[in-house]
Amino acid sequence: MHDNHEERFDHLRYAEPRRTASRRALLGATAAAAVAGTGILTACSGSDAGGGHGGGHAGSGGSGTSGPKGEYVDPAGPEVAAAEKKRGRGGRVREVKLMAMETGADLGGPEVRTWAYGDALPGKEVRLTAGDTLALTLANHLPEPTSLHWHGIALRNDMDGVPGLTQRAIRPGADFTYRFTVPDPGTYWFHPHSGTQQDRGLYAPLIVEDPKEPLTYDKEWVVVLDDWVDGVDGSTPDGVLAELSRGMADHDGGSSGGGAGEGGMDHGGHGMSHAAARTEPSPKPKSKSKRSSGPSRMMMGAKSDLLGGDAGDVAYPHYLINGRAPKAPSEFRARPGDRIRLRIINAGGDTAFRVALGGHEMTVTHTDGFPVEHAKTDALLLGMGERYDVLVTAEDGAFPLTAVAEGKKAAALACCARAAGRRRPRRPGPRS
Ligand SMILES: [Cu+2]
Repeated sequence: MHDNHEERFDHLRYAEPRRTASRRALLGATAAAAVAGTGILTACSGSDAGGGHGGGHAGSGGSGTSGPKGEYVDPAGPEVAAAEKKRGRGGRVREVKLMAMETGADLGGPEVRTWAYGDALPGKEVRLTAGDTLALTLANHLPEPTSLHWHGIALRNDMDGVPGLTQRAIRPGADFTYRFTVPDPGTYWFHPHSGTQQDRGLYAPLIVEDPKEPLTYDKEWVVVLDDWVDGVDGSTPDGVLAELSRGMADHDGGSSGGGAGEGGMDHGGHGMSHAAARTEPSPKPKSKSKRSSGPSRMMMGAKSDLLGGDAGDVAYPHYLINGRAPKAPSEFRARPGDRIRLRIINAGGDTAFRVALGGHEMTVTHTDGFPVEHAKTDALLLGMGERYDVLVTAEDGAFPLTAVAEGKKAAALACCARAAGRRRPRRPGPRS
């Protein structure tokens, strides 16, 4: 639910067909690609995005397609190769290996078992430059199928990571290489697109640097916000979704006294994760952790005028900045006078955050990856999935970076402390 993912449909635009391929035909093509699996990817990587690949897979998996061969855009076809080439601008290939796995996480006090990328929370950021090609191999060590969705990135459709739509899910024990060229600089992130996996620890920043960066700054802080329930007192995101679903069913079918005015719960088809509502149903619970149930996490009547009313449905026990709860917050350091670029990402599943750096004015430079007319503000509201880039000039001292869980009477916190030294140390020499 954390965003609408309108960009997915933008993705289809670049693949506008020679004729008017229907969306269905396109899906058929991507399904065919998924059937062919890594074969296509190998072909793509082996011959500069597959331009010379004439493979016969195009029609081979198309049980759902009725159009004759050549009516749709093939992931290994010339249109995609041309789009990728245009995006590439001679960039490098960045190879990354990533493992989705069960792991322990210290949230700064609470210790939980969860699913994450490697043993880091958030996952280690992936950083490249616009025009580069990312070649990221995800090994799935989870007990259920997964995939990677690249939030906000304009990319070839067959790499968009939506199981059942743009690829087959990556089975437990299998791996998959995502290979695509990134055209636009900015602050992005990635997460799975299956069930409620995104509401566990499976998220990480994706930073695309601008080869002609117009901003000047001394430091960069990547700030990832999250609402956390996984592994706390037996709770799992699946358990919470089940509770919400029961709650909604009760609400729908219950006594008339329960009416719409009771607050909080909306019926708009949004679940714990946009992934659950958007794509295939959550895989059937298998592992023990998915059956476990904790205390009630349902939040009724969370309100925020700023959000236009409903502030969410889940009372998360913890709110995190860079994987840490306020008891033992993560710490950023700056010298007085440092100009700092903050890249703020809301990776939460059901929480909008209102963010401020105590005693500092922020200058907004980008929203959702893209540059905007600069604007000064004391606080920023980020919906689920949103990103803001801001510039601040560090004052002397220690300051809280707070992210209020909007309408939920809780907050996440990080600390900004003074780094040793000054921004422009005077050269040793005679006093003046
Ligand atoms: Cu997303």
